[in-house]
Amino acid sequence: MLKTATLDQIAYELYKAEKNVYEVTKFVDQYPELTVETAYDIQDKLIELKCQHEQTTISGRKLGLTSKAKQQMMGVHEPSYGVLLANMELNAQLPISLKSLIHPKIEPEIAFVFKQDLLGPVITVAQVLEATDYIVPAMEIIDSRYLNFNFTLPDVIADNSSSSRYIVSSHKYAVDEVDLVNMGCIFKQNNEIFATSTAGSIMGHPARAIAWMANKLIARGQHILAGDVVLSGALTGSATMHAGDCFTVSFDGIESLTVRVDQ
Ligand code: 0L1
Ligand code: MG
Repeated sequence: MLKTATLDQIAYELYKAEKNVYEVTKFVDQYPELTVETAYDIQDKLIELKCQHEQTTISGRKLGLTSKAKQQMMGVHEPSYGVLLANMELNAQLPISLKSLIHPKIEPEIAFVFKQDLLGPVITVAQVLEATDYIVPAMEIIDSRYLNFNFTLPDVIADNSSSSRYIVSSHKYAVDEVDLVNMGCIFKQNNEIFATSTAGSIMGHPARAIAWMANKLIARGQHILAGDVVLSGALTGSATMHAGDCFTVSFDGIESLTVRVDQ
């Protein structure tokens, strides 16, 4: 078992890598005994460090690695989750600066905003939908702190599931206004189709991914709170971001969301 001091050290290394914009090598190479549970302990420590040093607060949660394709690509067998902080949210109207990011990628998401706490022990899809205030089109900027996005499941969990920034649309929809299984999604980079998908690509239903996370959180004494924003997982692969790029996500029958990268 890894010592508490080692977990603190890993959290601090990840914190410094993000703050000073450099890559680190994955920690499993150095600590093969790093487990998924221990990695969530490191993630908690990293979030504490960020809240303390950046004077920010938790604004919600995120799911990662929710599609079978991405799990196979990364050689993992389950999703991961992470924490969203208030200072990660960007305004869709303003160009995105890449200055403080290492090797950012962007992906389309559906964000759920909660009106009730979601407390287990066995959360169902129906309970997630009941507790949801509204959903909004969203995008997530992921930015692994690991060299070349090369990591194992415990590594990526410790690194807060590669979270970096997020953008949510100002257009809100009730869960019964949209088909959260069949709703199509087109993700464009500079007006060219980068990928297409459906809402159901997220574990059959994005609320299933959130139910999975809610049940994991309760086992760690945590839960989704009323007011939380939850990114339910990428609908497609992520696109590498370059200066001057423009990204749009369009969902069937609802408003699209466009973001621009600074020159
Ligand atoms: O939000 C995500 O799906 C990212 C999770 C971590 C995997 C990655 O960095 O590609
Ligand atoms: Mg994501």
